[in-house]
Amino acid sequence: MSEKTLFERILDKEIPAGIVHEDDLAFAIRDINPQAPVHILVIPKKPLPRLAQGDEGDQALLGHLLLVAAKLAKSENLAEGYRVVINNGPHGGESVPHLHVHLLGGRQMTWPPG
Ligand code: DGP
Repeated sequence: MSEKTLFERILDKEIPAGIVHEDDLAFAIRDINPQAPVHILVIPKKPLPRLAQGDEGDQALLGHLLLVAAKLAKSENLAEGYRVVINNGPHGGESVPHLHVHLLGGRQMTWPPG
């Protein structure tokens, strides 16, 4: 059996994290190194390594992650706007190989991102 990912270990409570949402398909935690006043990671329970590994069978799951991000943005009172980011692979800045959607808000974002 392959080793658990960091986020599977968090889901299994082996590593503490502020879980702010959980449902059948996904959960969400506050990022340990927040880049904005609100920085939440929305994570599928299925350990899909990254967006590039998603396929047609993941369509509902991928849509679900975005809808959870939008719901959390509402509950976090990000009415002025927010940013949703997926880092994919080395050039994307990915550091944890278990897909996650970053929800960032509570400050003015700039473009282009770094
Ligand atoms: P990425 O670079 O897109 O793979 O983002 C990984 C994020 O995961 C990064 O922003 C920091 C966060 N992170 C890493 N380790 C932990 C942890 O143990 N707990 C929490 N809550 N977040 C973590």
